[in-house]
Amino acid sequence: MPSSSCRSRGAAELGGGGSPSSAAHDPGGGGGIPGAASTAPRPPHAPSNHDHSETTSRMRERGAFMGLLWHGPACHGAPGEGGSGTGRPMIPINLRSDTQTLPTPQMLEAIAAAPLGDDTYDEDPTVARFEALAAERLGMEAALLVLSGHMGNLVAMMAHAQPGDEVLLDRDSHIYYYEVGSLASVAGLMPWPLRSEAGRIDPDELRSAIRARDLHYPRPALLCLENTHNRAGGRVVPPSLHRELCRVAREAGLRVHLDGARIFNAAIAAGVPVSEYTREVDSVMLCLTKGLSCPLGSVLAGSRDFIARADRVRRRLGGGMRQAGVIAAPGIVALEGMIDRLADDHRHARRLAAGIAALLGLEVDESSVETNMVYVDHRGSGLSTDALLARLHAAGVIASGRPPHQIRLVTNRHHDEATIDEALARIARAMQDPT
Ligand code: TLP
Repeated sequence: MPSSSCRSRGAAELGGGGSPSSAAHDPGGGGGIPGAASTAPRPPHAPSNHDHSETTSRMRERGAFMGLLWHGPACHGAPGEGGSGTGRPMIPINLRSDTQTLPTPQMLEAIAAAPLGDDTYDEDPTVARFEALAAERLGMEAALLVLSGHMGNLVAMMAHAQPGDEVLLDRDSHIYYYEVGSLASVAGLMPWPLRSEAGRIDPDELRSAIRARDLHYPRPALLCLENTHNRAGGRVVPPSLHRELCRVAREAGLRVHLDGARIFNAAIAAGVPVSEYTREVDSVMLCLTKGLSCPLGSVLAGSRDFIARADRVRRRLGGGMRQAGVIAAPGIVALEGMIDRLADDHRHARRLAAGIAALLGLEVDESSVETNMVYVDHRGSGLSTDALLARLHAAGVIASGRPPHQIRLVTNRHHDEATIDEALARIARAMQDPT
């Protein structure tokens, strides 16, 4: 049995703590390890401000000691590091999210070597290099480094719309479902939630939801799209539908923001350059912390005018930064070298899905696995989401809950084929276990 979860801070906050009701709160990609030891306080010697000269292996060593905080790739249950039949302690295979990825050694070196300056004065050369590269890779005029995907989405909405304006978006979108209602509470915007099927909004439904401009109504100002679509299981919105939705919005005078936390996953899966998506929108947010493995940061891209407005909004939200090159440096490594390998995560997700589909009590629609996420329907197991997560955790697999009857598994760069096969063996064992 794994000795601990991989995270010290936040598992309880994110609903992964011991409370049996935790998964029922559907804590995003966060929690869902009911019963797991997850509330350990941050150790006083945690390496949050570690010396840059510290090597990755030294950090891993300390991580093994601390157990929870610094979880090197070993914590992702690499094969040969315990588990089935090895007689060594089992290390959990962490399939909770692609947010669980750790910086590569090259990223840590880039952080240590980055030339730095005060970004508030536009004097951080690493940030400048990163933003230029991000704009180019995303096919937009300009880009802005932000601290998180949530912040990127919020900044974008506030730069596009005024308090009281209406934002049309999928009711299952990350912005609406998981971002703490900040579009209303912070930005003062009025959400108009739409339905979607497999992450796809119907253009006719969008058209009829856009209200006429009238003194009595909030002003419809913005359409937010999401691709890949998280709650739909990492599904890809095809370029043709994306184009059509943007066209409908534009004809009605709306701007379009794309939550492209995983837009490169979408482009790779659709077999198109990312510009096929981004050229249709006014802004796009890309997360560096998902499959791209950075420890921190997201980027917002759009026209020069938009980015100038976004810069002011970011500052209003307290997101102005100083030597932010330490965030931008791994971002450069990610944009230069981590994008193409996302296809491996997709392949591994399909392998995982095929293996799970063969297990009694668990159901996967394999055709729905288009990128790095596998949503599993566990109704046939007779277990609650919490009970299943606890059982998987005891068997050495960490997943997240999508109650009442689904769990989510996400592949990332720490998993190779052998890790996936080991995960499948553990899941099979967990499903046989009568306890
Ligand atoms: N997604 C996380 C959870 O919050 C659900 C995950 O594990 O998948 N947009 C999309 C589509 C996302 O999936 C996420 C994070 C965000 C935005 C927010 O990014 P961060 O966590 O950087 O604020």
